[in-house]
Amino acid sequence: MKGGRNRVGSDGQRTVAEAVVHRLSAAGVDTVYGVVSIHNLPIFDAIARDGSIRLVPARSEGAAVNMADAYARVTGKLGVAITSTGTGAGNAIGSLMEAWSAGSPVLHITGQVATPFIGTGQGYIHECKDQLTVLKGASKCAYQMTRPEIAAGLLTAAIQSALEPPSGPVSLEIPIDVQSAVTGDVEIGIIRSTEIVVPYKQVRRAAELLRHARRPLIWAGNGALTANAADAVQALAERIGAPVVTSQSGRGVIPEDHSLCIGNFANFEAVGRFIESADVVLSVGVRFRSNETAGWQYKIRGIHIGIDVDIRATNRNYAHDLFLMGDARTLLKAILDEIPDAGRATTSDTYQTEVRQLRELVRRQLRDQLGPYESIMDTMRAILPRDAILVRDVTVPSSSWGSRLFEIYVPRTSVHASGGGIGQGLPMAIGAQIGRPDRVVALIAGDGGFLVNVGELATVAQERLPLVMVLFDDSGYGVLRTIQDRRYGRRVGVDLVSPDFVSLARSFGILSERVESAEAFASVFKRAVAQRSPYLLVVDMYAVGPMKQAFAGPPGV
Ligand SMILES: Cc1ncc(C[n+]2csc(CCOP(=O)(O)OP(=O)(O)O)c2C)c(N)n1
Ligand SMILES: [Mg+2]
Repeated sequence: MKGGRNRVGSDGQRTVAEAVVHRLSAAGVDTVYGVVSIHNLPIFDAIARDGSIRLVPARSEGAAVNMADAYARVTGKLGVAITSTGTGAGNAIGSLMEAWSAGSPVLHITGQVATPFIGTGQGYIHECKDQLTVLKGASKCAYQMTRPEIAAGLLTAAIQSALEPPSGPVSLEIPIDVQSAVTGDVEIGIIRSTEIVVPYKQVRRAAELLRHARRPLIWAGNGALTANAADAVQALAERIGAPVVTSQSGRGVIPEDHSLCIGNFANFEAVGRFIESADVVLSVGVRFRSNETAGWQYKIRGIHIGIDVDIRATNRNYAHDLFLMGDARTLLKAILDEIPDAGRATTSDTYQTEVRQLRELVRRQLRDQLGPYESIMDTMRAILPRDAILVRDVTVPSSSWGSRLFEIYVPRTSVHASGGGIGQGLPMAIGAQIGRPDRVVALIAGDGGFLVNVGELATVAQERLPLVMVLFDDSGYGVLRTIQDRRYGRRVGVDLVSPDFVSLARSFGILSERVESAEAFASVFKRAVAQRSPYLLVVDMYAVGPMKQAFAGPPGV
């Protein structure tokens, strides 16, 4: 157990705020993100006195949760955000929804008015109507610490619940009077189940089906990554010679330059048809979101085997014939044990050639749409290290090439808002860089999304994070512009004023440059990556020119 300066007093007592720091520290938490307020001051002060946890001050509560979320995604550890009561907690909601969407283990600790005033409507400072219900609606679950006596148990429960598969954000309200109240220390020992009972009958059946399949296909999502099952997915794919389709958040489960990797292309017609032609589909920890399946218009026609830690995934979007519930790594390894390694894949060379051709076809189809952005993408990929983390906001360069063509090679190096909310990229890049200071972290954002949390440039500067931020500026909401042009023939709410981003970044002491052509991009980007200090590269999309084919959102949604 880590020990800060925040130790239990000689009488075995500490305040609840001190207990919070103690439990976080004991759970291995080294960084928390938050915005200070009168309703969390005791916790902030306990963090300062303890000295073992780094406090990153965010400029908004939503951004703090995004930082904790991305920190969790790239490290696999618990992310922690601390907010205030009322508006502070409310500001966190959109980002909690995102963390829920991504199944990210985030602990959100928030203040609450003093216990006698909860729900009274008396107007106690920061009082809001029913904060707990709001938090419950956005998180995996939400708790209220009604008395100091339950502090140790409730803190442990909240941490466990966030981390326990299926992981997700958990909110914990601590009323301001409870934060300062004294609580006794409790040593907690938790029984851990050590014996894993594998459902061998179903595992053998799955192995049998996969081994004899002529056209097997693996469809992997974030669940495979969070279970650290990437190597098992790849090994199985290679043993049977099956292509791997991934969801957006499952990217990196197999290197995207692998000849069996189809990748995040399931909403392309050619891939949809190929999925329909598979005789056995094994899906692993994937949600099959509408925008990643062209609105579910392509069917799974073969035998469908599912693996997921959440039993509620059974038949959720595509009907299953066989479902294995549990840890993906354990289950995949058990299946692998049942398929002898014959030294060559079980599928035919013809099938594997077909897979390679499909892989190349959809990549070519997408490349053909990009115009000048093709070389910008290739430059970025060539200059960034293989294990660089690419964080993407919801912007055309992400939705077109960043989330599909730009190759991801390593698990936990691709971060994108699963729920599709703009603006979360910058704070996510901050959390990712803090979680992995050893890695290059690059951000792709649009002007619209970037302005949502532009205040976090101050956090980038203050924490001296060597982020490489690539901002694609088209003075507006480009994707909605294109959709409006096509569907309605008029534009509304999409043409926006852009600030002088270069001057704005420089005012924070951040290096910045504007790029006006695809050719000029390479040298500036190279410098930005080599710099190892914060860098904002602004791509003037009017000067660079349009894509060959305008992007109008994913098909089928
Ligand atoms: C929180 C939130 N609000 C609104 C939207 C709708 N939306 C999707 S993309 C987009 C435009 C983003 O603009 P920008 O970041 O400049 O990217 P561009 O489309 O111009 O490439 C908007 C408003 C959203 N996805 N999330
Ligand atoms: Mg834009």
